[in-house]
Amino acid sequence: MAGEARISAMDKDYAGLIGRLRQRLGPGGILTDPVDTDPYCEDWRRLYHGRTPAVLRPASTAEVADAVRLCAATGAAIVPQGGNTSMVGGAAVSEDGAQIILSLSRMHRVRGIDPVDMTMEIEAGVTLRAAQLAAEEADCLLPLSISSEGSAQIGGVLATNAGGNNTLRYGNARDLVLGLEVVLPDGEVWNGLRRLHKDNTGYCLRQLFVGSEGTLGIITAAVLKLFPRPREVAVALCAVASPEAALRLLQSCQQHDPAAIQAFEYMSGAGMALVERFIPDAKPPLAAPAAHYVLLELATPRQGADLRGGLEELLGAAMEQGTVTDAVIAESGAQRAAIWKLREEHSEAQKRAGASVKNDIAVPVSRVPELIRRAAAVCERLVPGIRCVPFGHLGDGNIHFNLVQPEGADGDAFLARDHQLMDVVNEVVRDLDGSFSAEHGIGRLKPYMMPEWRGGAELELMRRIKAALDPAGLFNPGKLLPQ
Ligand code: 2HG
Ligand code: ZN
Repeated sequence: MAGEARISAMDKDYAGLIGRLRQRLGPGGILTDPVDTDPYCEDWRRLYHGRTPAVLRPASTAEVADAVRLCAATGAAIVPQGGNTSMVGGAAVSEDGAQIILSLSRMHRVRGIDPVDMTMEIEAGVTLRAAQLAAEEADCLLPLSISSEGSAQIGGVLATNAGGNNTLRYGNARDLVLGLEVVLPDGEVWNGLRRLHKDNTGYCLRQLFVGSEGTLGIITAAVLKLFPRPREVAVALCAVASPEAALRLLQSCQQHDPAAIQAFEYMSGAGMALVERFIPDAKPPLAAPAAHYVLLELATPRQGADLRGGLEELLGAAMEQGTVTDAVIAESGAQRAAIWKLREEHSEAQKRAGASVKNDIAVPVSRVPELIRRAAAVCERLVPGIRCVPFGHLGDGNIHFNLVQPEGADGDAFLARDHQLMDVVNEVVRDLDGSFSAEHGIGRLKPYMMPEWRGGAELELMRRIKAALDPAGLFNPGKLLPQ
């Protein structure tokens, strides 16, 4: 049955198109056997199971441009794909087998690093981790850091304007982009690979593509800003009695040494318990389980700053005031990594615990405790036994208000209520002047929310931009904008 459906999508035009694409990209540049293409058709969360007649794997910008031109001539839609780590189905193909995947993973060159300009020119298929390491080798810091950085690729990270752990200090992906190279829906290449900090020459086109989720163009390369590499880093895991106490700790850090705060992450006791249960060798190095945790990282490029001494003092005072109930400061790189692992494995632990509904929420930092309390109350009322596992980037107000199915319940039945659950959380978010999409994007999961949140002139303007750049609607259809 599946085989028949596959063949029906491969109509005459597609067969001809695939022949032309194979000729242009070479045998290593195109996959058509379902054994090879299936892994590209399932998203990380396993929410979407699409089909595709081909996965294109161009190795250069010219090959991307030619592949796009060939697809456009046949009216074939393209879904650009990087590490396929989207939490909202941003790189998912449709089930009808009519969309072609274009993977950037063979474009994985670091084209150059300039330690004087503090910039890096890099291709879209480089993983974020590889990019960070390349910067480090040049004694620089690429400060973007997200849990999926081992697989997520630069193109996807920029196309979704990823945020992550260091936003409070360095901003989101868009704040780190000086230049872009983009293949447009008609196959034309826009080379905007500039590395200027000041350049007021008309509309800022690069920012149009950052966060456009592959609906306006395919990012093939970028120039990113680099920063001085930290010489001292101090990481602490703290137990706190409440989200309000976590917020008070953030304020103390800001008064103590605002320039040194690199990350300020919140985790709930419930989320930490799932990490302990499902992730091997993951246990908080504190005397007892806590109801709430903060992971705090300070960093500075200054030598001899004694961050650790300052942090000990700060945490000592916070414990005296009762803001922090227990804390540990990492003694080594290995201990730092072990503490970060507790935070970074939250998504994986939740996946192993069963079906989950994710809410990627931003609110003003001051309102995070209220968000956590009110959203939990409405969800618990709707689904008794639901497991609320809020965690995330408290320092910038972005909380992943994730919901795991009740223990032992039917996962599909739980997922069938995803809109209902997201909608009640979003009512609270709206009341707190927040956003339903902080850093994961809209993807395929959330376009239905757009008219309510960005209705009127704003959505209309977005539609006009899409129509101007991609009149045939061939780039990442069904994502970001409601149909
Ligand atoms: C993180 O902060 C990611 O770890 C994933 O944004 C969050 O699983 C999630 O919802
Ligand atoms: Zn996050």
